[in-house]
Amino acid sequence: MDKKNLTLGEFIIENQDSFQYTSGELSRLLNGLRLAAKVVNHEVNKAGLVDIIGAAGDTNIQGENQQKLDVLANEKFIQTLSKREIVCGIASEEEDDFISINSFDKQHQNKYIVLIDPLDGSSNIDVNVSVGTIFSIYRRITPVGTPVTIEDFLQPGKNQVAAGYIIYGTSTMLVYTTGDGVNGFTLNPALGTFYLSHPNMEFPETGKIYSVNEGNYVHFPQGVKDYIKYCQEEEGDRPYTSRYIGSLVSDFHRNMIKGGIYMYPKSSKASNGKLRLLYECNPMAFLAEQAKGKASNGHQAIMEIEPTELHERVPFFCGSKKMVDKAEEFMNA
Ligand code: P6P
Repeated sequence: MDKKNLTLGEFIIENQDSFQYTSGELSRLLNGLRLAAKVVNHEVNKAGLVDIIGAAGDTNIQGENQQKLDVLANEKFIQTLSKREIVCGIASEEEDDFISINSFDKQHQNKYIVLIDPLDGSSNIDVNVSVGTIFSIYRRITPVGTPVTIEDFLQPGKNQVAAGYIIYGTSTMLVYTTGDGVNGFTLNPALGTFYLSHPNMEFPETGKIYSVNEGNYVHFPQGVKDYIKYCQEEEGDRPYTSRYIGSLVSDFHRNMIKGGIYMYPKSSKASNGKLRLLYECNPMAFLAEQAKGKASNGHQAIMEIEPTELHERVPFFCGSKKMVDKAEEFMNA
């Protein structure tokens, strides 16, 4: 089939044979995410027009103000995945605990769990900057037919069977992997259809962009400060360009296309950094490695970390392999 006009639905069907597990459920799961993405995209795009932006007044487990779109996106993804009887459990940045999904006629027969950041970068919503949804998919490890337990969610990132993000930017894209490379699909809003626009996405081996919140510079470990100064030195292909949108999905997406490194280090203000291991760092690390990039906490591959808590945070360095290698050199000097 002509790759140029392949829709996401056709791509999922065409590639389900390369998926090592029962592909029917995963295909239905990806189709569920596709539907929710279109609904959230519609709400994000009209956010400026209706009174849906601004804090919902509530705060999530992170102690962050929940923007109304956070709440809506969370509800839409949970609703879609629950109603379609595809998953047996869901964990979300916006939910204190995981949700066990019991399809009554199936009695917990579904095999997959999903961890999701329904609207990452939500503080950018009311200033009209791109935001994104991040998802991570595992097979359950506790017996089918029983309610899921925390063990199903505390799996290392290397166990992921699929991961991806939706970026609500100048155009809306869904980018995902099932362990056989990374492919990007762009939404044609007139038709409500995602089309394959970026087949086999790969990080350039190196790049000239570094993404970090330099406002935290004085709080960073010395190795991070030294790497940032290295990026700014006049030598060879440096100084690099500093680009930081404040939205992980947007910075990651740009760096994957152009080459670059994203960093959210630990600091004297945040001993484990800010980003969450299970539904931000692991899915982005899976994508990065599948796109021939790299993702670490500065010392260890992100996907090798054994999680201990649902909302745990880790330092995060991700992007072009040679740039992450160089950053690790400075941090382990
Ligand atoms: P800071 C958004 O809240 C987020 O989780 C990422 O998307 C983003 O890269 C980072 O936090 C921004 O955090 O502390 O630099 O504003």
